[in-house]
Amino acid sequence: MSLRLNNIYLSIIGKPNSGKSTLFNLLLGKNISPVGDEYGLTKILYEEKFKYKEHNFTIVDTPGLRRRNKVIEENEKSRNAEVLKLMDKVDVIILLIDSKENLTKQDFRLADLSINRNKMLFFIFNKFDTIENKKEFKRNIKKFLTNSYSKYKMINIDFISAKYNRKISNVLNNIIKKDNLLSVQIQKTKLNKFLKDLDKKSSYPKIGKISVKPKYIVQLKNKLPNFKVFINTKNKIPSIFQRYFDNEFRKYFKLDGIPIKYEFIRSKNPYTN
Ligand SMILES: Nc1nc2c(ncn2[C@@H]2O[C@H](COP(=O)(O)OP(=O)(O)OP(=O)(O)O)[C@@H](O)[C@H]2O)c(=O)[nH]1
Ligand SMILES: [Mg+2]
Repeated sequence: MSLRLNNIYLSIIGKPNSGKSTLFNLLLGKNISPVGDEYGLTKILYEEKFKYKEHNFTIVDTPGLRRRNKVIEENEKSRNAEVLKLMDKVDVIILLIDSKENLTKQDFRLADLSINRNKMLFFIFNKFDTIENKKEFKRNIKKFLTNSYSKYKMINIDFISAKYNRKISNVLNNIIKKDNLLSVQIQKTKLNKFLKDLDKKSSYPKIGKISVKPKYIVQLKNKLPNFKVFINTKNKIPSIFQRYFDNEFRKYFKLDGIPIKYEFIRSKNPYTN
């Protein structure tokens, strides 16, 4: 029997006062980072380790990030720069959102920053205890994100209450589950079957009268799931195709909520007829 000891490097980011330090302390079971209603309380990075199931987590609490145009003071600027640097290093990012405030532009800016860095991203709605109609709130959030956030498939969503220790293990279990998906290896035959099935559906986006089609896929050896996709055109590959392909691919292989890198190669491809 082999016990796989996984190391997961995790950071909590978000707007001031969303409850980052409360969650951080709860996960560690100690009061390390200061907590309170006073705004902008956390001023340095706090890095600690904890164990959950067979997994070693390293977790970092960060200062709240306000919208850029609100940040004038030099100290706050350099704190923000530190958080951005940290985001390059970690594997998983928890974007902690205050449910009372709902989603804001700043949350989406932070989400983009981590998606562009190919990080595994969790939208965690904290202070869920303050929401009266919980079912409706969840439904509305999910509906809003599916309809108006094109990167919806790349993220994970959960609802917690850090202060009252509710649903925290859901988040950790979900992180572990998704972390396992990162090492997915898809067999060649399955990749080819996917292309065949996609072809049968023939719902490819068109440029003019011509359908843009994938002809061949290979998985590259890499830390993150990474695929080379050969396309039947010499022209620039439209982003609508890239999104379409990503959606279908994730649906087929059940790979929602993790970063996937594609390299789309334009060619009249030599591998197929
Ligand atoms: N009702 C409720 N309040 C919470 C919850 N989590 C945190 N709070 C409260 O929210 C306030 C801010 O919590 P912090 O953990 O200091 O927030 P933070 O995100 O670390 O804030 P900064 O360090 O300033 O960015 C505190 O008064 C907490 O008690 C929650 O789940 N429910
Ligand atoms: Mg804090």
